[in-house]
Amino acid sequence: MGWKNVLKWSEVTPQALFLNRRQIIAGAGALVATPALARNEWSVEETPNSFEEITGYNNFYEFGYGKEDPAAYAGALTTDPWSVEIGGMVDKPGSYDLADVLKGQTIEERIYRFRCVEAWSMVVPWHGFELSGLLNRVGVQPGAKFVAFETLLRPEEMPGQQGGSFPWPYVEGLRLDEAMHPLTILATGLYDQPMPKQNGAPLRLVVPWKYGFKSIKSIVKITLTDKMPPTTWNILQSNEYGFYANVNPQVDHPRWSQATERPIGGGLFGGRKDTLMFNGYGDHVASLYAGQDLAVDY
Ligand SMILES: Nc1nc2c(c(=O)[nH]1)N[C@H]1C(S)=C(S)[C@@H](COP(=O)(O)O)O[C@H]1N2
Ligand SMILES: [Mo]
Repeated sequence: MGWKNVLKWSEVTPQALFLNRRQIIAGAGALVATPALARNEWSVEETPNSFEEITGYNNFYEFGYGKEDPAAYAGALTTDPWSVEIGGMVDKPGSYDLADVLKGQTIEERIYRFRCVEAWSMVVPWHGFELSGLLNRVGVQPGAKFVAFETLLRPEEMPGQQGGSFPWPYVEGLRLDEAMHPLTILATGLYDQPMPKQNGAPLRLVVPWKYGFKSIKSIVKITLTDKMPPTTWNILQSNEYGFYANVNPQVDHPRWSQATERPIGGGLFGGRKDTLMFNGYGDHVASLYAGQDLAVDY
């Protein structure tokens, strides 16, 4: 895969202009060296999915099981005011309101591949900041080994949380070195807009080398701990969904292959493409798993 200079989304609006211009520039074979380009070593050069695709085809079970349910029902979610409880093994625990969470963090554009465990994929131009920035600010204490995350629990506004067998709230976790990796971001928006509610407003995790279910939405709690935290899909189906959930074309889901994926927006004849180890981010993250058997630690 290529890590090249890419157009910075925020430098060109609107969306159509961005895409046109990008295609024109790419077609002219001059993707580098114009003033509209900015070096962003973490972004991929692929063309992002459309805003409509990214906000119209979602998994957010708090609003239902259908891919169109989040877009239909997430509008009712109150995301302002919002606060995040940060605790556990940190120097400065407390309830941080959103503005305080963002204080001092640099919001960047990150165009990332996104690969769901269900074998569909997108390319998303997120806005966000490195999770490490927040963790460093609150002070991770020695001995902390994992970071646990929790989504809002509010059945009045999240109809999917009313009844059913799902163990709400949705919870996720990362090992501390994964959480501190520069690719791991807390996303605050996409396509230069505040995070749409169906995508996990106002603040959601994005870990691009892992299956999408790790990227927990609408976060209200972050806890540093010395124990591997429980994670929702692992609780529900531990033989199918592990803690690590690294994108891995060589380790199949028990019920389907992970060797290929269906790019959303590829059209009826768009075809499938090969899934890449660590979703193509292996150069950056493979070393985190040196010595681990990823068929065991799936
Ligand atoms: N709280 C919460 N976070 C969640 C989910 C969810 O149902 N609830 N679904 C996960 C799954 S399975 C995927 S693929 C992604 C989807 O993110 P997107 O809708 O922004 O593409 O969100 C993840 N985060
Ligand atoms: Mo997913």
